[in-house]
Amino acid sequence: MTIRRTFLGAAVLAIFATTAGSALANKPLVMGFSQVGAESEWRTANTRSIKEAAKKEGIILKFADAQQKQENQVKAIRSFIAQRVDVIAFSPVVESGWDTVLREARNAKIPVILTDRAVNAADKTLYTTFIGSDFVEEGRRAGRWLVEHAKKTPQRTLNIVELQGTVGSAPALDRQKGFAEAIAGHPNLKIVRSQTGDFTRAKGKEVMEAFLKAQGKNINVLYAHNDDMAIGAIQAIEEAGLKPGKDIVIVSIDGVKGAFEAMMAGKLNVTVECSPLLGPQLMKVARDIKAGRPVPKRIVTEEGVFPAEVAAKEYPNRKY
Ligand code: GZL
Repeated sequence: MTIRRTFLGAAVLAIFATTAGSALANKPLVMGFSQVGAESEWRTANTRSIKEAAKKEGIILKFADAQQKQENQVKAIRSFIAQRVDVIAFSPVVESGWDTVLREARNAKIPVILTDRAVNAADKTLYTTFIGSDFVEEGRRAGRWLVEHAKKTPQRTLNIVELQGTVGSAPALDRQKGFAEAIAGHPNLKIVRSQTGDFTRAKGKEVMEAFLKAQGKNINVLYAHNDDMAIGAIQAIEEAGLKPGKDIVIVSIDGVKGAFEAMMAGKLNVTVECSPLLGPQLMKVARDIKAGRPVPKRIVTEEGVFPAEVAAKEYPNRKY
């Protein structure tokens, strides 16, 4: 009798363990995502891509909008740790100040994926991988386009004003660096003013108004770190009675639909693509990490450069 009871007990235990095991294996992956905010067309498209990809993959997404404040992102990450999510992903609004909270995630054994923007943490083990663009190269591409454009009037000095992105953010720091690198050695290209427009249309317009007041007709080129600030600046240029895209050549970055519409209207000269469509890659990497598959430390998104001449042809293909 005892043997039979033991055998029966073992069989029940085995069935329970298998059921529990398969239930665990089938438990949907839970991702905590802290987003920078909703500051630009680019960011809206990025959020849409992430939410759609999570839904398509059956991943439970806990999404927090930080309204461009680092303290809100830190709070969100701590909340994800407390909720014991399977993986944390975020786009850090600025490069520094993340080590403490990332150590807390590592101590909780929750993997962290950086998307879109990087952190400048010395300890690279604080995150598993970084999926995003090469912002320095984006700045170089903007500068190279201008160098080629300026060859049409080699004797002219072109005064450049620069609308920079969010202070301390990776895209702002890197796009400034890449552009300066590309125009170095071309003394006829001079940056005469630089100021942050925080990646928004409203601030881009406000700062461009100030540039125009200070520099007047001596502005030949605007270099904007994103299309939203360029679009805001276009309004300021028109209100000052000047022709954007003609009196002031405009070089921008992101490649959002609004930039293509401005190029088709002859008001913007070129946009350097920075793809926000990171959702599918993010969800695949999250699954790979949870399954114990190796992932590269750095995943760079492929991008192009779109001058006004190709805008009308390319516009129907744009996904953001
Ligand atoms: C770049 C992204 C930047 C965009 C802006 O990857 O972080 O932030 O260029 C957005 O439009 O606000």
